Amino acid sequence: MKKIIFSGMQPTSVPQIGNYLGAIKNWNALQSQYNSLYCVVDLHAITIRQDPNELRQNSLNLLALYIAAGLDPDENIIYIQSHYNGHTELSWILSCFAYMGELGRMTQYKDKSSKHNENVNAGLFNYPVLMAADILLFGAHLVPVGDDQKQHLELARDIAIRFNNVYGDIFTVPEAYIPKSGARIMSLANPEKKMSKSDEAANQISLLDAPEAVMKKFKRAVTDSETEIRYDPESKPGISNLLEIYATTLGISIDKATAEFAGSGYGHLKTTVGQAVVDEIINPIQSKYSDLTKNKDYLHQIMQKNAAKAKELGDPILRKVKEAVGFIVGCVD
Ligand code: AQP
Repeated sequence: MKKIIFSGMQPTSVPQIGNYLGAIKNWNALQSQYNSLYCVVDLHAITIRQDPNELRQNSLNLLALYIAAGLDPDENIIYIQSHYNGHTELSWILSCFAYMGELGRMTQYKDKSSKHNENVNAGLFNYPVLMAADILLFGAHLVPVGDDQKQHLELARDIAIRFNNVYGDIFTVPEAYIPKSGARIMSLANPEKKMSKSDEAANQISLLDAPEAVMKKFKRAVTDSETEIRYDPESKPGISNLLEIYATTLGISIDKATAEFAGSGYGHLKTTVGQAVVDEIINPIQSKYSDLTKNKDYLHQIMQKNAAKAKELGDPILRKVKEAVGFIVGCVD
């Protein structure tokens, strides 16, 4: 039996290269060794107010983008989170095993509630519980994520262990898979800040940006007043970010990437990194993406088939959880 992977992405906008390098690239690399579920997490997305039509469109587009980026929809369970109600059911149960104090300490909750202080809703606070439910529902062994999700994953492990200590071995305790490079791609305009898909267009490289726009953004990337190309995220965040993007895009070490640019100027570094991103990420994804989005029937078939597969895998675990906590199961379903 292959081990299980669960991971997901919010359809809050079009993914950026950080989402790709920190998550999707690793999903691609791991897909043949694991039984994998890759989810479009629309339930998570509504913790920030979304336009309903845009959310629907972004969810379908993200599904198409997963496939365009290399995930095989026949080998992996690629589906929409709200299509399987096991996520919300388990989330409620797990919220009774999560503490206010630990949820209040989550960095993403603090960041997002200060960024959206007009709408600090309970969903934003409970976000990590839903994420724990996503993972534990399928007995996932491995969760490939970028660095910003590490804290949430640790909480999912704590909840699983806490639940198991009371009711026996119900949940698999998941491990995080955080890549050695590319786990935290920074904004090109402000390399002290993480690149985010819901940030301003100028601060991120969207996977659907035109190649010319990508090159322009790289040429404008903020660097520093020195001339030496050296990897040192503390004192040279802009240059280090460009080296990290280059190394992760080509699958080479940071040392090798740095050596390639020995004696070069910042201009050459920016255009070479931009070109690598266009050749290795932007062009291959975009060449498949536009055909996929035109084929709505195909995408609908995938949504249907894969939501059923997710249910098949999740329902037995959900049933065990319900029995464990003392619900009457089996007489009405
Ligand atoms: N800058 C990043 N570098 C590396 N990995 C990243 N991830 C996100 N940003 C970077 C990883 O992408 C996966 C999906 O992220 P998400 O959609 O669940 O939400 P997020 O982490 O909040 O990503 P964004 O781009 O910042 O989205 P918004 O703007 O909607 O909040 C995760 O594995 C994440 O670690």
